Amino acid sequence: MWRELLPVGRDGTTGGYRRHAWTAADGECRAWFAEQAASRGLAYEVDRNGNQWAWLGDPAAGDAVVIGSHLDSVPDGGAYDGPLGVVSSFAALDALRERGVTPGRPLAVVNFGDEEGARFGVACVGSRLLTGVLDPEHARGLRDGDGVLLADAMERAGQDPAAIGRDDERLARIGAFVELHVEQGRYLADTPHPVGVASAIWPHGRWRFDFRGEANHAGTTRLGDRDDPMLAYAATVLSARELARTAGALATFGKIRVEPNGTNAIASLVTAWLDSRAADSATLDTLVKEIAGAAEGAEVTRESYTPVVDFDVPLRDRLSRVLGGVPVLPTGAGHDAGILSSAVPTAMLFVRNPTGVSHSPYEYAEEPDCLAGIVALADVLQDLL
Ligand code: HGY
Ligand code: MN
Ligand code: MN
Repeated sequence: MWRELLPVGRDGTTGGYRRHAWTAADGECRAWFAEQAASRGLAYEVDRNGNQWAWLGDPAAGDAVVIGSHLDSVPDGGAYDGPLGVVSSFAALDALRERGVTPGRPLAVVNFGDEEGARFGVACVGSRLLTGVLDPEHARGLRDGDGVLLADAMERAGQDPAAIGRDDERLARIGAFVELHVEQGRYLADTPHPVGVASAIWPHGRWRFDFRGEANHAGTTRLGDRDDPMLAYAATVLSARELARTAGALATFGKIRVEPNGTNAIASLVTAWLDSRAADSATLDTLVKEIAGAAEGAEVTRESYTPVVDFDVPLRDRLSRVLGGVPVLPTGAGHDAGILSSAVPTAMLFVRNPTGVSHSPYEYAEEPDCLAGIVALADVLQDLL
């Protein structure tokens, strides 16, 4: 499974993945998922919000155990963030069958659509629409960097954009969701444990900052005559870093768009996106207010926000007990499991990442740790089912 996915959407120069929602590369990943379902005799379906499901047992029976993750990536992402969870889910299902386990509840593997929000700016679109935390009208109106509407991109990929939105019928089928994911940090690397259980997800969000100025000639406009928005942007990046450090939180400007984007022209508009995260929402809200205050004259728009997630404690304790007392750790990364936790009991398993690097072509996990993750997921499933 891993070998089949490796070339899909991989950039020949950087070695990173560009599996953005509703692109050809994403379509290839989705076709792979459908094939995996078919080859195992699982009932395959795509829900109204573009999430893919592969069912063992009768979905209508309810109280299903759902496992899975996502297959899309950030720009130049790694091979593991997302796909490790989907591949491990199919592999854990195979392991259960090899063990001769007869599930007493339905089991589904899911691939949530557009988890990274790399193309349309909002993360976890598939799970947010499913749970109703993203307004369908707002989602349809999201545009990518080329101005393409999310609604049109979905339609071109064979998905009806008019049908998106909260899906109570589907949610009612789910008894528990467990997402396995590569760890995106170095907590487990300093322990003898290849697998850990998630305790919480930090609150986090994305804010757009528009710094406006006046375009002019780079060679003839005296410094004193310029209205250069790049200066306020640069000062804001430095302030954000210092304010985040003081708050014990995180603030990142990782994406920027400049108009007219000419080397010999003073910019007329700098649009920059802030990703900020903190252990609690009060710290995060204060930090973002301070950064916005430091961004002289900028117009600040919140594009998405995910409140703190405390994973279901009984489920988390059950997983940890089944796995023999593995580490329980929080994360600053967002996940579909975090979105689903507002509607159903959810839990996460993390697989050790020796360098902690993620959202980069250098992201990886050792094969024995990946295999330990599959065994852990199979053990958890056997217990839950
Ligand atoms: O950006 C995130 O936190 C995640 O990896 N989607
Ligand atoms: Mn990610
Ligand atoms: Mn992920």
